[in-house]
Amino acid sequence: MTAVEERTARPHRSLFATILSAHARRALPSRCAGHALSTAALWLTLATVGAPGISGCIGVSQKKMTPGIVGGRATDLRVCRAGTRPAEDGNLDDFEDDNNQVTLEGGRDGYWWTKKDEKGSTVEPDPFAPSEGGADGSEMSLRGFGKTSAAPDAWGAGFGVNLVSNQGAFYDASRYVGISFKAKVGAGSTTTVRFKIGDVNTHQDAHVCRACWNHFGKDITLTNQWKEYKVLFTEARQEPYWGDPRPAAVTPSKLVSIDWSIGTGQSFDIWVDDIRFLECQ
Ligand SMILES: [Ca+2]
Repeated sequence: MTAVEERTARPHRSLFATILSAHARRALPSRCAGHALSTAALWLTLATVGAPGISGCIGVSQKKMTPGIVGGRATDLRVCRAGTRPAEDGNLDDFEDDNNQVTLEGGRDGYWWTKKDEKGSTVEPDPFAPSEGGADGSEMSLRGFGKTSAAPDAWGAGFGVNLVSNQGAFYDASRYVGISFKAKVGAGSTTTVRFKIGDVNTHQDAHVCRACWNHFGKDITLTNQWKEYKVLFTEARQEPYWGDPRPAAVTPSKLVSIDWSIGTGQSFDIWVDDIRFLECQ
Protein backbone atom coordinates (compact mmCIF):
# COMPACT_ATOMS: atom_id res chain seq x y z
CA MET A 1 0.00 0.00 0.00
CA THR A 2 1.40 3.40 -0.90
CA ALA A 3 1.28 6.34 1.48
CA VAL A 4 -1.54 7.90 -0.55
CA GLU A 5 -3.61 4.71 -0.57
CA GLU A 6 -3.08 4.29 3.13
CA ARG A 7 -4.13 7.87 3.73
CA THR A 8 -7.34 7.20 1.83
CA ALA A 9 -7.98 4.13 3.90
CA ARG A 10 -7.31 5.95 7.16
CA PRO A 11 -8.73 9.45 6.72
CA HIS A 12 -8.26 10.48 10.36
CA ARG A 13 -4.50 10.19 10.27
CA SER A 14 -2.36 13.08 9.16
CA LEU A 15 -0.45 12.75 5.92
CA PHE A 16 2.74 13.19 7.93
CA ALA A 17 1.95 10.24 10.20
CA THR A 18 0.92 8.16 7.20
CA ILE A 19 4.15 8.75 5.30
CA LEU A 20 6.13 8.15 8.47
CA SER A 21 4.22 4.94 9.09
CA ALA A 22 4.79 3.59 5.57
CA HIS A 23 8.46 4.52 5.76
CA ALA A 24 8.97 2.91 9.14
CA ARG A 25 7.12 -0.24 8.14
CA ARG A 26 9.43 -0.71 5.17
CA ALA A 27 12.44 -0.08 7.37
CA LEU A 28 11.34 -2.42 10.11
CA PRO A 29 12.26 -6.08 10.26
CA SER A 30 9.41 -8.52 10.25
CA ARG A 31 9.31 -9.12 14.00
CA CYS A 32 8.74 -5.44 14.65
CA ALA A 33 6.44 -4.86 11.68
CA GLY A 34 3.66 -6.92 13.18
CA HIS A 35 3.35 -4.64 16.18
CA ALA A 36 0.84 -1.82 16.34
CA LEU A 37 2.86 1.35 16.51
CA SER A 38 1.74 4.76 17.71
CA THR A 39 2.92 7.85 15.87
CA ALA A 40 5.27 8.57 18.75
CA ALA A 41 6.66 5.07 18.57
CA LEU A 42 7.08 5.47 14.82
CA TRP A 43 9.10 8.63 15.39
CA LEU A 44 11.30 6.74 17.79
CA THR A 45 11.55 3.75 15.51
CA LEU A 46 12.49 5.84 12.52
CA ALA A 47 15.12 7.64 14.55
CA THR A 48 16.49 4.30 15.71
CA VAL A 49 16.23 2.50 12.42
CA GLY A 50 17.52 5.32 10.22
CA ALA A 51 17.66 4.39 6.58
CA PRO A 52 15.36 1.62 5.34
CA GLY A 53 17.14 -1.69 5.37
CA ILE A 54 18.94 -1.25 8.66
CA SER A 55 17.46 -3.52 11.28
CA GLY A 56 16.13 -2.22 14.57
CA CYS A 57 15.66 -5.79 15.81
CA ILE A 58 19.07 -7.37 15.70
CA GLY A 59 19.24 -10.89 14.35
CA VAL A 60 15.70 -10.95 12.98
CA SER A 61 15.05 -11.41 9.29
CA GLN A 62 13.53 -8.50 7.41
CA LYS A 63 11.98 -10.68 4.73
CA LYS A 64 8.22 -10.82 4.45
CA MET A 65 6.37 -13.52 6.34
CA THR A 66 3.66 -15.73 4.94
CA PRO A 67 0.50 -15.10 6.97
CA GLY A 68 0.27 -17.64 9.77
CA ILE A 69 3.87 -18.78 9.37
CA VAL A 70 6.95 -17.24 11.00
CA GLY A 71 10.05 -17.83 8.91
CA GLY A 72 9.82 -21.42 7.74
CA ARG A 73 11.64 -20.83 4.44
CA ALA A 74 13.87 -23.59 3.11
CA THR A 75 15.96 -20.95 1.32
CA ASP A 76 17.00 -19.49 4.70
CA LEU A 77 18.73 -22.73 5.74
CA ARG A 78 22.47 -22.96 5.32
CA VAL A 79 24.01 -25.86 3.38
CA CYS A 80 27.55 -26.94 4.32
CA ARG A 81 29.51 -27.77 1.18
CA ALA A 82 32.41 -29.28 3.13
CA GLY A 83 30.34 -31.10 5.74
CA THR A 84 29.66 -30.34 9.40
CA ARG A 85 31.52 -30.37 12.72
CA PRO A 86 30.50 -29.87 16.36
CA ALA A 87 30.11 -26.15 17.00
CA GLU A 88 32.53 -24.43 19.38
CA ASP A 89 29.74 -23.54 21.83
CA GLY A 90 27.48 -26.37 20.71
CA ASN A 91 27.66 -28.82 23.62
CA LEU A 92 24.04 -29.25 24.68
CA ASP A 93 24.66 -31.96 27.27
CA ASP A 94 26.95 -34.92 27.96
CA PHE A 95 25.24 -35.66 31.33
CA GLU A 96 28.54 -36.08 33.17
CA ASP A 97 27.41 -33.45 35.69
CA ASP A 98 24.54 -35.78 36.64
CA ASN A 99 21.94 -33.00 36.77
CA ASN A 100 18.73 -32.46 34.82
CA GLN A 101 19.73 -29.15 33.23
CA VAL A 102 21.55 -28.78 29.90
CA THR A 103 25.17 -27.63 29.87
CA LEU A 104 25.14 -23.86 30.45
CA GLU A 105 26.67 -22.90 27.13
CA GLY A 106 25.62 -20.91 24.07
CA GLY A 107 22.78 -19.24 25.97
CA ARG A 108 21.01 -22.53 26.74
CA ASP A 109 19.67 -23.29 30.21
CA GLY A 110 16.66 -25.61 29.82
CA TYR A 111 15.74 -28.66 31.90
CA TRP A 112 15.14 -32.22 30.72
CA TRP A 113 11.55 -33.47 30.86
CA THR A 114 9.44 -36.48 29.96
CA LYS A 115 6.09 -36.58 28.20
CA LYS A 116 3.40 -39.21 27.76
CA ASP A 117 -0.21 -39.46 26.70
CA GLU A 118 -3.01 -39.98 29.19
CA LYS A 119 -4.03 -43.30 27.63
CA GLY A 120 -1.75 -45.53 29.69
CA SER A 121 1.72 -44.80 28.28
CA THR A 122 4.56 -44.73 30.80
CA VAL A 123 8.02 -43.18 30.87
CA GLU A 124 10.69 -43.55 33.53
CA PRO A 125 12.77 -42.76 35.54
CA ASP A 126 10.67 -40.45 37.67
CA PRO A 127 12.03 -37.98 38.66
CA PHE A 128 13.79 -37.76 35.32
CA ALA A 129 17.57 -37.61 35.68
CA PRO A 130 20.72 -38.95 33.99
CA SER A 131 21.52 -42.67 34.30
CA GLU A 132 24.83 -44.44 34.83
CA GLY A 133 26.62 -45.65 31.72
CA GLY A 134 27.41 -43.39 28.79
CA ALA A 135 28.72 -43.29 25.25
CA ASP A 136 32.43 -43.79 24.54
CA GLY A 137 33.16 -45.01 28.06
CA SER A 138 31.72 -41.91 29.73
CA GLU A 139 29.95 -42.32 33.07
CA MET A 140 26.51 -40.83 32.47
CA SER A 141 23.85 -40.49 29.77
CA LEU A 142 20.12 -39.87 29.54
CA ARG A 143 17.91 -42.93 29.51
CA GLY A 144 14.14 -43.03 29.06
CA PHE A 145 12.21 -46.29 29.24
CA GLY A 146 8.63 -47.49 29.44
CA LYS A 147 5.69 -48.72 27.41
CA THR A 148 3.40 -46.79 25.13
CA SER A 149 -0.32 -47.36 24.89
CA ALA A 150 -2.05 -48.65 21.77
CA ALA A 151 -5.44 -47.31 22.87
CA PRO A 152 -7.46 -44.99 20.62
CA ASP A 153 -6.15 -41.40 20.84
CA ALA A 154 -2.87 -42.51 22.45
CA TRP A 155 0.17 -40.78 20.94
CA GLY A 156 2.98 -42.37 22.90
CA ALA A 157 5.74 -40.98 25.08
CA GLY A 158 9.15 -39.40 24.94
CA PHE A 159 11.70 -37.16 26.58
CA GLY A 160 13.41 -33.93 25.66
CA VAL A 161 14.36 -30.43 26.69
CA ASN A 162 13.37 -26.83 26.14
CA LEU A 163 16.51 -25.05 24.98
CA VAL A 164 15.86 -22.09 27.25
CA SER A 165 14.07 -22.34 30.58
CA ASN A 166 11.98 -19.19 30.13
CA GLN A 167 8.64 -20.48 28.87
CA GLY A 168 7.57 -18.78 25.68
CA ALA A 169 11.11 -17.65 24.82
CA PHE A 170 12.79 -18.81 21.63
CA TYR A 171 16.34 -20.03 21.19
CA ASP A 172 18.24 -18.60 18.22
CA ALA A 173 20.14 -21.53 16.68
CA SER A 174 20.59 -19.85 13.30
CA ARG A 175 24.40 -19.97 13.63
CA TYR A 176 24.15 -23.77 13.64
CA VAL A 177 23.11 -26.15 10.87
CA GLY A 178 21.80 -29.13 12.84
CA ILE A 179 22.16 -31.38 15.87
CA SER A 180 24.11 -34.57 16.51
CA PHE A 181 23.69 -37.06 19.31
CA LYS A 182 24.78 -40.54 20.29
CA ALA A 183 22.12 -43.11 21.07
CA LYS A 184 21.38 -46.79 21.59
CA VAL A 185 18.52 -49.01 22.74
CA GLY A 186 18.40 -51.49 25.62
CA ALA A 187 17.27 -55.11 25.27
CA GLY A 188 13.67 -55.55 24.15
CA SER A 189 13.25 -51.95 23.03
CA THR A 190 11.75 -50.69 19.84
CA THR A 191 14.54 -49.38 17.63
CA THR A 192 12.42 -46.66 16.05
CA VAL A 193 12.43 -43.19 17.54
CA ARG A 194 11.54 -39.83 16.07
CA PHE A 195 13.91 -36.96 16.80
CA LYS A 196 11.91 -33.72 16.87
CA ILE A 197 12.73 -30.04 16.84
CA GLY A 198 9.95 -27.82 18.18
CA ASP A 199 9.92 -24.30 16.75
CA VAL A 200 7.86 -21.14 16.46
CA ASN A 201 5.45 -22.71 13.98
CA THR A 202 4.88 -26.06 15.71
CA HIS A 203 5.17 -25.46 19.45
CA GLN A 204 2.03 -24.42 21.27
CA ASP A 205 3.87 -21.92 23.49
CA ALA A 206 4.62 -19.75 20.46
CA HIS A 207 0.90 -19.12 19.83
CA VAL A 208 1.30 -19.48 16.06
CA CYS A 209 0.08 -23.01 15.31
CA ARG A 210 -3.59 -23.89 15.05
CA ALA A 211 -2.82 -27.64 15.02
CA CYS A 212 0.39 -27.88 17.08
CA TRP A 213 3.01 -30.52 17.92
CA ASN A 214 3.86 -31.74 14.43
CA HIS A 215 7.47 -30.74 14.99
CA PHE A 216 10.08 -30.86 12.25
CA GLY A 217 12.21 -33.95 12.73
CA LYS A 218 13.51 -37.23 11.44
CA ASP A 219 12.74 -40.90 12.09
CA ILE A 220 15.85 -42.65 13.39
CA THR A 221 16.56 -46.38 13.64
CA LEU A 222 18.78 -47.18 16.62
CA THR A 223 20.83 -50.28 17.46
CA ASN A 224 21.99 -51.80 20.75
CA GLN A 225 25.39 -50.13 20.28
CA TRP A 226 26.20 -46.48 20.88
CA LYS A 227 26.27 -44.72 17.51
CA GLU A 228 26.24 -41.08 16.41
CA TYR A 229 23.29 -39.64 14.51
CA LYS A 230 23.05 -36.28 12.76
CA VAL A 231 19.91 -34.35 11.94
CA LEU A 232 20.55 -31.29 9.77
CA PHE A 233 17.98 -28.50 9.73
CA THR A 234 17.76 -28.96 5.94
CA GLU A 235 16.55 -32.55 6.31
CA ALA A 236 14.10 -32.06 9.18
CA ARG A 237 10.50 -32.58 8.04
CA GLN A 238 7.06 -32.55 9.58
CA GLU A 239 5.03 -35.75 9.54
CA PRO A 240 2.72 -35.83 6.53
CA TYR A 241 -0.99 -35.00 6.46
CA TRP A 242 -1.43 -33.10 9.72
CA GLY A 243 -0.44 -29.92 11.52
CA ASP A 244 -1.28 -26.29 10.82
CA PRO A 245 0.68 -24.45 9.63
CA ARG A 246 2.92 -26.58 7.47
CA PRO A 247 5.94 -24.39 6.63
CA ALA A 248 8.55 -25.45 4.09
CA ALA A 249 11.27 -25.72 6.73
CA VAL A 250 12.13 -25.53 10.41
CA THR A 251 12.98 -22.01 11.66
CA PRO A 252 16.38 -22.30 13.41
CA SER A 253 16.26 -18.70 14.68
CA LYS A 254 13.20 -19.52 16.79
CA LEU A 255 13.57 -22.97 18.30
CA VAL A 256 11.78 -24.08 21.45
CA SER A 257 12.66 -27.72 22.14
CA ILE A 258 14.17 -30.98 21.01
CA ASP A 259 12.92 -34.42 21.95
CA TRP A 260 12.95 -38.11 21.19
CA SER A 261 9.44 -39.49 20.68
CA ILE A 262 8.16 -43.07 20.68
CA GLY A 263 4.96 -43.96 18.85
CA THR A 264 2.08 -46.05 20.14
CA GLY A 265 2.11 -49.69 21.21
CA GLN A 266 5.85 -50.02 21.92
CA SER A 267 8.24 -51.05 24.66
CA PHE A 268 11.16 -48.63 24.71
CA ASP A 269 14.50 -48.23 26.44
CA ILE A 270 16.36 -45.40 24.76
CA TRP A 271 19.69 -43.92 25.77
CA VAL A 272 21.12 -40.64 24.43
CA ASP A 273 24.41 -38.86 25.08
CA ASP A 274 26.78 -36.18 23.70
CA ILE A 275 24.12 -33.96 22.18
CA ARG A 276 25.68 -31.16 20.17
CA PHE A 277 24.78 -28.39 17.78
CA LEU A 278 26.65 -28.58 14.48
CA GLU A 279 28.19 -25.89 12.29
CA CYS A 280 29.74 -25.91 8.81
CA GLN A 281 33.29 -27.21 8.47
CA1 LIG B 1 28.12 -38.94 28.86
